[in-house]
Amino acid sequence: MDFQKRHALIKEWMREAASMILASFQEELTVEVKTHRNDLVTNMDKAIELFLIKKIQQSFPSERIMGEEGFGNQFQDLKGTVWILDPIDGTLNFVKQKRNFAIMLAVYHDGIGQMGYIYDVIEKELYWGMKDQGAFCNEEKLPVVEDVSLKEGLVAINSGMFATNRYHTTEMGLASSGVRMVGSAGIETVHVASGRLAAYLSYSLCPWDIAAGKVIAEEVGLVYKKLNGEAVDLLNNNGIIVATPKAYQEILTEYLLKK
Ligand code: 2AM
Ligand code: CA
Repeated sequence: MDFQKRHALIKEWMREAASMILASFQEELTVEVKTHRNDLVTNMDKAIELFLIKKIQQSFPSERIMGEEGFGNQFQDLKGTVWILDPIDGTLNFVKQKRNFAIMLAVYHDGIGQMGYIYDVIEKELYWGMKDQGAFCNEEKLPVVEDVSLKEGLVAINSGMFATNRYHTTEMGLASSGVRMVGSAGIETVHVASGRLAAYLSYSLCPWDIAAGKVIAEEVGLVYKKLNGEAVDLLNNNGIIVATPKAYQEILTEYLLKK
């Protein structure tokens, strides 16, 4: 795989997509409800997905694309090179806050993450990682994370999961330094990768919420697993934990697997 050629193209596409999103703030958004009142899609989610798919197809016509809004291919397996994209991660934040959302794109080969990109559009921070080559924020290399314990670190948890105390998340939050919630799997994952959080947990994330963050997280020494400790499955929804190795072990055995 020609990583450098792909990297240059992806960076250009992400910046162009970000400009489209920023320009859209001057216009009225069209917002539709998907599965429930907090699961939204806007005209911009669709426009960005179509834009990225067109760019990928122009440069890599034989490669398959998995996209949240359904303009890509359908998948029964992850054989070959597969692009996984979420045009706007944190759509609810995009609509209500105009911040705390990200564009996410990943390249997998035979089910293994090769490249992951998460662009925090408002902060102008492009987080990216390449298999065995490290992770970066813009041009700056992210160090391997310090292996902090739960007690020593802040944790981010999906708000529904925390509010209903699923998987003993209340006790887990109390055992940590504190709980933080953003509402974008991508942004919360890059905060773990940058050492600002010890862990992020969410139930029911889709493959495109996971794909890019997993590459970046693993490049800085984080653990990225399902809530039962198994490997994530990018053909289905997963409850996930991304954490330092120490915090992961503690959270898994003392909270997630507790009856
Ligand atoms: P999205 O904005 O791309 O839908 C919010 O806690 C996080 O969970 C976001 O990253 C959001 O991604 C993701 N998520 C996954 N499935 C969701 C759903 N059905 N409703 C709302 N958010 C969802
Ligand atoms: Ca999305």
